Amino acid sequence: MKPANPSQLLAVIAIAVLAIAAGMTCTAAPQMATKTSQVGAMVPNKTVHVDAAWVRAAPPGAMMLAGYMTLHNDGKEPARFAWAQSDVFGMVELHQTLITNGISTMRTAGEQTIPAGGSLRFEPGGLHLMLMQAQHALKIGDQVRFRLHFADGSMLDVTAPVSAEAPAPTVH
Ligand SMILES: [Cu+2]
Repeated sequence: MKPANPSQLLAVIAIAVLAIAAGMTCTAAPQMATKTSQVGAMVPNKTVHVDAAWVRAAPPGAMMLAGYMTLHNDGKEPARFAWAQSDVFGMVELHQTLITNGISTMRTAGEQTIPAGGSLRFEPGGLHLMLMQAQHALKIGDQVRFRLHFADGSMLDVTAPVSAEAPAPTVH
């Protein structure tokens, strides 16, 4: 390989800097928002499994839907769920519903730890995946794909049906 001339070298450095900047923006983003196009290489999480995932059916035109599921950590170390993305929704956030003075509100929630041998439930009135920017209308029976991201960089792909009510949990 012949030595690169200075302008070629600068171009290479510029690209590398851009790539690093893009990577930093991505990992440092405090929001769980993401675009479908950012689905990258899959590093499977081998210790967490998902049960009873579903997306609550909403009237046509609803701006936001909610996704629920239970994450079981079969591993010997705590697992840290960080964020999620979906093929149907442009933005997915982790939310916690709060009842204050009888009024139901919700706020974004941060990373959630699933203890070793324990589980984490997303359910109506509690923790949920807030699903925004639907790419198309959803009806009961449709399937929504999610990719769950953990703090260690591992991922888990989940398919959740759109349903009017929670599916029965699997008996272990
Ligand atoms: Cu919410």
